Amino acid sequence: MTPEDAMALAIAESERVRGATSPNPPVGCVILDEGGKAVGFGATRPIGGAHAEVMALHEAGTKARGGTAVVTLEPCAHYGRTPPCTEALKEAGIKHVVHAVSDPNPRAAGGAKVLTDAGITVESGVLEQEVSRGPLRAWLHYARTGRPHVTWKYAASLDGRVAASDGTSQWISSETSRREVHELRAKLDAIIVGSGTVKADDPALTARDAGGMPLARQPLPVVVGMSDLPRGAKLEHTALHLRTHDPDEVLAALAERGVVEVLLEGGPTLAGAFLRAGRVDRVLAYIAPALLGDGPAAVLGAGVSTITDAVRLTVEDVTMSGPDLRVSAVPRT
Ligand code: AOF
Ligand code: ZN
Repeated sequence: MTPEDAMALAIAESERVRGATSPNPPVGCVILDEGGKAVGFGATRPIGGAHAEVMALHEAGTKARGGTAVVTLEPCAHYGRTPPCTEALKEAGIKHVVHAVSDPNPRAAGGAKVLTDAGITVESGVLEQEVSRGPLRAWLHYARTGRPHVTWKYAASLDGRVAASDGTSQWISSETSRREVHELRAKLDAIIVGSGTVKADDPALTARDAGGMPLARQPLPVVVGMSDLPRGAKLEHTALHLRTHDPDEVLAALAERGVVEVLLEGGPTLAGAFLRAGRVDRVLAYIAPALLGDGPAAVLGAGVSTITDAVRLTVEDVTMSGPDLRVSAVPRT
């Protein structure tokens, strides 16, 4: 198997633990034996548990000797909550290491050099874009900035409205799109809404599993805003209620709780505050083939008063989600 094929499998391993490892990164690892056959698979365990390399080496056993470790992140070289992966790789007799991205965490970095010094060949940058835009995107952002990564998600009509003029909004997007959002929620640490959304929609903000099985882990629901939550609201006892509208204060409070990746789910005023503060790292729009005319826009008060103020984005991906358009875009830097 080529290193690229093995890295694709390592990415798939990491996807299985996305949302379950924070504040650690969801890393995937595949061990190839001397002949290039995959003999061990692993992914990061929940915080304090084993790293991906250790999990994969455990499965490979003695077959790892003389083999290759293919990892989405540079193996760590530090004694943190667990011993260094570089030591485990050396002890197992691994001869080659292939990784996608270098570790930006100064405490853990330096693994590539430690391995090279031990006579192990190291290749980096294999499927780097797939990993840094995929499973490790949020954590890389968090490691570099200290702030959780924010995806602003909304559903709107083709004319950019999120409700009709009387305020009714259920359901603009299709059932396929709504199911997709539930799957996405399960991979994130927290979901933020404004207290106005709680009043209007009484959301539960849970991730429902497509197969009907209860999920082991639910994202933390976060309500932002001064006003009290209505009595009997689904989120009354489950949500973290932050009485500030300042995005940086919200994100600092969440980072303190080990939150790495958040989904901002609305409404328009809260989205405006995050956009104005430059704290939207990705926009995920579900655009339904409908026109709502006089309803409210997806965002209010984004600080754009003239065309040169526009928040310019780069589209990363456009797909269909049932009858809807799904657009993923990131602010231009
Ligand atoms: C790896 N493989 O699977 C992960 C790594 O506190 P610790 O000991 O768990 O170390 C956490 C740091 O290790 C984390 O910030 C990141 O730099 C790296 N994570 N490294 O070799 C893994 N999850
Ligand atoms: Zn490690």
